Amino acid sequence: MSKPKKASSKKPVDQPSHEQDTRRNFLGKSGLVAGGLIALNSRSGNAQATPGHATAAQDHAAATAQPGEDQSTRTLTPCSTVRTRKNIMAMTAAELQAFREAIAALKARPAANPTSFAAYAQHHATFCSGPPALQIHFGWFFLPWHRAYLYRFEQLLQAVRPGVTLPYWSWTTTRTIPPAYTQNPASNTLFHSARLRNPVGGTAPSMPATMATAARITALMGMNWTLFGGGPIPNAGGLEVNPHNPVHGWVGGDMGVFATAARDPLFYAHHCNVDRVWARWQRTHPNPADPTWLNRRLDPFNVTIQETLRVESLCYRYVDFTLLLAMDRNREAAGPGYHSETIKLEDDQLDALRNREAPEDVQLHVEGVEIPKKVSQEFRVFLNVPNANRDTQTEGNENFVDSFTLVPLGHEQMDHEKKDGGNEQLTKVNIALPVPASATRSALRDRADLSATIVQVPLDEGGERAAEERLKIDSVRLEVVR
Ligand SMILES: [Cu+2]
Repeated sequence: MSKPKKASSKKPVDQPSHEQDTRRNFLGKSGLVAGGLIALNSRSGNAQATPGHATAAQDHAAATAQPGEDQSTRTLTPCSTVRTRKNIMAMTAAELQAFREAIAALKARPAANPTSFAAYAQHHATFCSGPPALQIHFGWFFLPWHRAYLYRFEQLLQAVRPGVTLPYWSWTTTRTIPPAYTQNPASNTLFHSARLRNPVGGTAPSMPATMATAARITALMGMNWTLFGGGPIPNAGGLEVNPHNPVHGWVGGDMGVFATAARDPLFYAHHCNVDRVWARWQRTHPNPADPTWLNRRLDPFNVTIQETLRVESLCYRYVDFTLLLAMDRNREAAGPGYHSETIKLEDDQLDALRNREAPEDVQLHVEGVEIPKKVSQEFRVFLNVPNANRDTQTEGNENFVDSFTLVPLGHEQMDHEKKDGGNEQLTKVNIALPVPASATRSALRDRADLSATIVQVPLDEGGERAAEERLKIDSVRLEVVR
């Protein structure tokens, strides 16, 4: 699936990095190890989470631990699975359900349990409204501290429901509290009554047009670190004061005061979007090189700022937006094939697709592809070639994305298995294809809309048997990460 951007520079997993060794020595010497810190990737940190539901990162940490090593002192281990955080508005019903179940499980734990929702919210209160020495707002600790805070929270959720990621609330495009957080108040664990802007009588209040605008985000992208991320306290950065602060204030209630903000589940979606804006800024700007900042430990997490700087090291990336390309399954022309409806793109979507930052930033997810029963079938994917057929050139055709082939299971030739197993056979698979930058550039050269065409080509020589086989595809999504 999706590979971390700099995966090739990743150190071998069984060799702890020099930085990690140095850090452990430092922590050991300074006596901080025993101080009850929360290790971001530790098993012990999750000791009270549901047993038997370790996250991929935890499994990985355990698998790569040296004998006798104290897991609680391990900080960030290379991760094997980089997951994507999505816009709450683009989550599937199943994803939303899993996320809600994980939140509900943390909420069900008593406050005395350090892995409970209540205890976790209290960390924010301590470091955001406690003594000045602990303060992490109003300056350059704000972004990395909250990144660590979200990451650890996401791990608690994943310990309950493996694979769950935090959704973000894109305030520039969703101008009300997202419905996932307000609908069915009585049974919705994401609903929080202590909010000023919950819908009243079915009407959801909208943010003032001056607040959290796309123009503000564009302005932030042009700022240097000091303007964007701030300096030593009390020099607050641009992202913190706008739009981070106004959204807190506008949602109001618990969100309107730092001491109570993290009691509202919406807090995490709000901060996830703040973190997304930072991650996007980082792709085109250098991080500050000041060692005072880089080496600063982010209490109560066992991690330095340096270790929070690459989101891929924390096993996530952001899906900036998703285009759902609805497939027409009944396309008859030129043999079996699938053509999507054409989607009109917004200006910022066009911009993102034309000015790619990394090759794997755009991925086409072809989901629920039926596995052929008779012969292997190749699927050739094109962008903005609505008339593509089996004769359409792929070589030298910039609008050609890629092809994939599915091979029949042949289980009808395995009578014995059918008899005793009675297991249901796998019938559908999901395929993720990186879309070459040349393909999006070429497809969008003179136009502002997009469609996908998938041509099905049987790989048997004569093609006689295959002609009968018309395979289904559930959906095609274009995910843009940045
Ligand atoms: Cu905040």
